[in-house]
Amino acid sequence: MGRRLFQAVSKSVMVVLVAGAVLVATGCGGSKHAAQTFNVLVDGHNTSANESFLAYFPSVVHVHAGDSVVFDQVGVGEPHTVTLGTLTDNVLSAFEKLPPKQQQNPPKSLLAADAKLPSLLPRGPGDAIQSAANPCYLDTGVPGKKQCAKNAQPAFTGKQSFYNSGWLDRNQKFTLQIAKGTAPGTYHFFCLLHREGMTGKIVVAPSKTAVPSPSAQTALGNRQLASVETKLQPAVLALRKGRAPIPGVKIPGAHPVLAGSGSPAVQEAEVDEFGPKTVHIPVGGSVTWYLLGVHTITFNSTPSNNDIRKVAPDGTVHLNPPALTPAGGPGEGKPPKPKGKSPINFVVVANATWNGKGFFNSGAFANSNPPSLIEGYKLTFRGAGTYKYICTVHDDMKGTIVVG
Ligand SMILES: [Cu+2]
Repeated sequence: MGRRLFQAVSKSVMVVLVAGAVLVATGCGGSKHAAQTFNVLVDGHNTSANESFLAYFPSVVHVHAGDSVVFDQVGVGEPHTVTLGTLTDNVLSAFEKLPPKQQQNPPKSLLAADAKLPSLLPRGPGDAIQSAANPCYLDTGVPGKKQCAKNAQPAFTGKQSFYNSGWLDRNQKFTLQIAKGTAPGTYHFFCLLHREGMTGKIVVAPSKTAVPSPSAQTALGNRQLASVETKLQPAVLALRKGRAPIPGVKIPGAHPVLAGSGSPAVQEAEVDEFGPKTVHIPVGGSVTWYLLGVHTITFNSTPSNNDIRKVAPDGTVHLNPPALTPAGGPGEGKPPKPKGKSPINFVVVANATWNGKGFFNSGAFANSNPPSLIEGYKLTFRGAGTYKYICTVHDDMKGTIVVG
């Protein structure tokens, strides 16, 4: 029934209509509240810095059975899912009970529970794991690696074993209808890429217990996001001057550029910018990018190769090999082992020369050893010109090399 109709009827009739609506909305549980919609940000968006947040805001959302939660992926391209179900609950309820030290080195039982949930992306080459990259709703059992049967999205009951949004595109929303019969309790969700590093909870309150309003919970999420942004800001300012986020650490080489940055004090977010954004070099000169986070350095991209996420004609979501694969030069290769006890080693792992023509891609650097080892990608420019480049993982991560 539309709001306009409510406004048109007399006050006494309206009371009756509203009471009727509440009964319809909450079933026969004797509940006093109408269904509400709550919003959770997946990742975050800082309007003054290009950043990714491996977090949900708010991290805990309080609801009643019958309510809806809209997950809104607002990040700049870091891949994420929203994945719930009893398999997720098993992992995360055990994980959160561990002391922080053991969370770094979890027991086998937890690793086994985690392994029942597919990863979004493969550890090496290959496509996105299809059961993770596409929506999947299983009442029971463990998902395989292949895409699940295409079922219409059911309401979330808390009892399904696997309830997965799939790889959410930027600005994509995933709406969770919480079934009216859902038992009060805590339901965990996490990202199938960032795993225990990106988690949240839906707390379904008993119908007699009030929950904060949707706007109050949204405001809490915004405050949580702003607090992380503030902690990351020194790293942003350093990066824009071409400086490492740790004071006193000097980046080697004649024309170093940081590809991404972060803060030792912030586990749940990273800066996705190139710094300095514009670099001037002579013809025959070189730039060395040091990569913090997973990034590419990609020149002359087109829509077919500028994004690592690709939707096939049948609607399934995949990795996009041209965006990830080295072109025109070598890629990351096997990362070297950190040497010695120096807290940070900057190591050039790939060298290439480019004439400035055609598509050129470093490929994705996964940089599995930071913070002790920061991989470098060195590119020598043979021709004069102004060359704009991007990262195919993160939208709006752009830079310019002026040669000559
Ligand atoms: Cu990037």
